[in-house]
Amino acid sequence: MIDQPVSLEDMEPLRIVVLGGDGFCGWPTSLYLSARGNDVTIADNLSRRRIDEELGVSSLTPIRPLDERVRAWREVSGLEIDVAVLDVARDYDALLELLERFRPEAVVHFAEQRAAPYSMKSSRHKRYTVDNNVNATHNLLAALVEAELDCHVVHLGTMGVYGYQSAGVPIPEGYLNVSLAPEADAVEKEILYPVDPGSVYHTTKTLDQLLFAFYAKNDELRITDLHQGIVWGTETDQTALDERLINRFDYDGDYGTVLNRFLMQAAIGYPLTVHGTGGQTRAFIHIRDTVRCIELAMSNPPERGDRVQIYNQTTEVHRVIDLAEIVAGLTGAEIDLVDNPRKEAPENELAVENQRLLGLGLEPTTLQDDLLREVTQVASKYLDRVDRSMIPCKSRWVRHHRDDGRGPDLTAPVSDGAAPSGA
Ligand code: NAD
Ligand code: USQ
Repeated sequence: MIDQPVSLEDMEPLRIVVLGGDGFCGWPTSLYLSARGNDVTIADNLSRRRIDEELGVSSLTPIRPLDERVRAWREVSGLEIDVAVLDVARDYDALLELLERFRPEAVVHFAEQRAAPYSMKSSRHKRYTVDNNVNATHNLLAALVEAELDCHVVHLGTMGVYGYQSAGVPIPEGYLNVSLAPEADAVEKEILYPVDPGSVYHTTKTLDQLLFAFYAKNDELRITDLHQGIVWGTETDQTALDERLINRFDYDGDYGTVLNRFLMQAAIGYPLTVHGTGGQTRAFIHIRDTVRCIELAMSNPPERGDRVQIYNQTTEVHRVIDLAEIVAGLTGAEIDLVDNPRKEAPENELAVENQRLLGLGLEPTTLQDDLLREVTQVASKYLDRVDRSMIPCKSRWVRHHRDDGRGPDLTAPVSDGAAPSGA
């Protein structure tokens, strides 16, 4: 349990493995942790790059191969980041060998398939997402026990495990006290806050939670689960140092998240694609705050034997239609209310407790601080790389989705089922 938050300045440098360190959150986190004096090793199987190939799309920003990225970091900063190309979900022996050799004091775990629409494309994509995400998490936990490492696991979970309905009471940070049989001899119990995931991807994150709870109880692993909202923005202080360090910016219908999509759409004059009425309310955080939250969590680990430490990693809550109106107001973009390909509540209220990371010293980057800069300096710069045909969201939650009363939409594109190699 945290008594006194540890200030970052008091921290000894750590040996840290970043699983999924080539991805949108993992790359800027690896650079930030390296810049802060830690000894960082990235482990990644590059599956995210292969999924781009499968989908026929590229990041809006031109990302360099991973070996070139770390070479550029060495040139710019004088700091080394080691790389291990391995599949955490399938190469258990290689993962164990890395952990035994490097003996990290912390592992940051980003190595999962993270797009809800991708996870709903076909039965093969569903199975790939479950196999990859659940095995990656379980392999890590089993390997830490086998290697007898007392290492802090910091995992990136999601607010979406809860289903976005706060029913008038803010979603707490992980746990709920309940009273069983209240009319007789009431039994007080602390439980994980009830889950209600809305995609196969989000469901894998609820399964992760159970694995964490078991290994914290049985093997006294020290685990922090960061339930993150939708990340927006691209740049951090480190990725902005050199174009070869640039972070990825997904804008396509599967991987692009809502606010970054609106920023890119505004920059190319494409009407903002609001699903349904846009009454969906979601939690958000800027990428710069993501990297800082991970350091804050890492600096304040649980003790052995503690329950899993859970933080809601989010700074603002907005309705999708309000975001579209803000972006339209800044840029003059039009708004298009398109048919919603997802099965989700058309409108919801959401309030989220987020005091724990703020209490450790997080100073949020707000939409007001950075939105216009993202449109003008990042989205606008790479417009010639946009493939407009990749913008619509084509992945449907329900196969025979009737949207106009004319029957099943059999034209909805479904990939040939080729999940990335390793699936
Ligand atoms: P990403 O897809 O850009 O990065 C994930 C990285 O993990 C990729 O580089 C991929 O190659 C790697 N990877 C996947 N499976 C692997 C495996 N089996 N072995 C080794 N490497 C593997 O995703 P991201 O946006 O950086 O998200 C990172 C984490 O943060 C995810 O777990 C996601 O659920 C969580 N998260 C992301 C957001 C967001 O808005 N991006 C919001 C909340 C939570
Ligand atoms: N939406 C639109 N228009 C678009 C794209 C999305 O209206 O062009 C809507 C969606 O229907 C949904 C909302 O915006 O209601 C959010 O969609 P999203 O794609 O931005 O986010 P989501 O699918 O929830 O997933 C993203 C990340 C995932 C992470 C999650 C955090 O991809 O890894 O776990 O955000 S959270 O939403 O808090 O669960």
